[in-house]
Amino acid sequence: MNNDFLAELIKARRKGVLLEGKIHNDLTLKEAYKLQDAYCEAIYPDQRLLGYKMGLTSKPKQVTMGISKPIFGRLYEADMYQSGAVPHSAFVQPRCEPEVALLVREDIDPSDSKDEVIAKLYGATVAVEILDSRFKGYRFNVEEVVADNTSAAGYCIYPGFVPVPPEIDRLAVEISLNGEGIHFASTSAVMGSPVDSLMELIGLLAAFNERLRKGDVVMTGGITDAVPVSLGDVVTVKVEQLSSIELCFK
Ligand code: 0L1
Ligand code: MG
Repeated sequence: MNNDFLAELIKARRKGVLLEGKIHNDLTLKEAYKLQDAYCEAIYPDQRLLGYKMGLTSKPKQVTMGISKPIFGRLYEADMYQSGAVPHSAFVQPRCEPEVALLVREDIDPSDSKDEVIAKLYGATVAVEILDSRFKGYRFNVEEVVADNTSAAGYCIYPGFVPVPPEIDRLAVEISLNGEGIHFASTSAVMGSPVDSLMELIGLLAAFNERLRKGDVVMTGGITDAVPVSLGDVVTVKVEQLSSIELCFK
């Protein structure tokens, strides 16, 4: 394990300072996930793991990073925010992105088919991820961002899950900043569909002998580019059929 890098990451998160990225070029992805585990143990001691998040789910992001598969991170209770006021000071360089979250109703087996998985879901809802990379200007390599728990720092999940709509692969999505629409997209931007992203996660977790359990929540990946947010900004995310969330950074 690269203990110096781990110590730097933990210190950076605790003190709210930023690191130079793109310098840990000798790490493998497998080692990076081990670092993620150790980082999460240090940052979230005794915290409940609520589920997982998918990262780098869009083709353009994967091409930029030189990867062909998405990555995953872990969601802890401590990083959960309700809609409404969010303290801007809790973050260093926050960016918000619209997502669809899925809630697992029954333990999932890695060999389950897509239809079996859909039948094991409680439902879908709108979510906002608040990213906050430990690396200056979000300049990192894929192993560094995996170790940094995929920039996970905050999220808001609308509590009204609805049965997964048949149109889950083509719902209209909008993210606005201070009332002005910034990005418009379709849920298809996430690996074809948030459910396909979930299927990908099931495969990624299986490689680590992990699986999705009843009650897990999964943030299926950013549907548009993330929007940088400043103190005083109001971010609104709407997903057709699923509702909306408003966050006010105070
Ligand atoms: O959730 C995400 O897609 C982000 C993954 C890490 C990359 C980033 O911080 O932009
Ligand atoms: Mg995300």
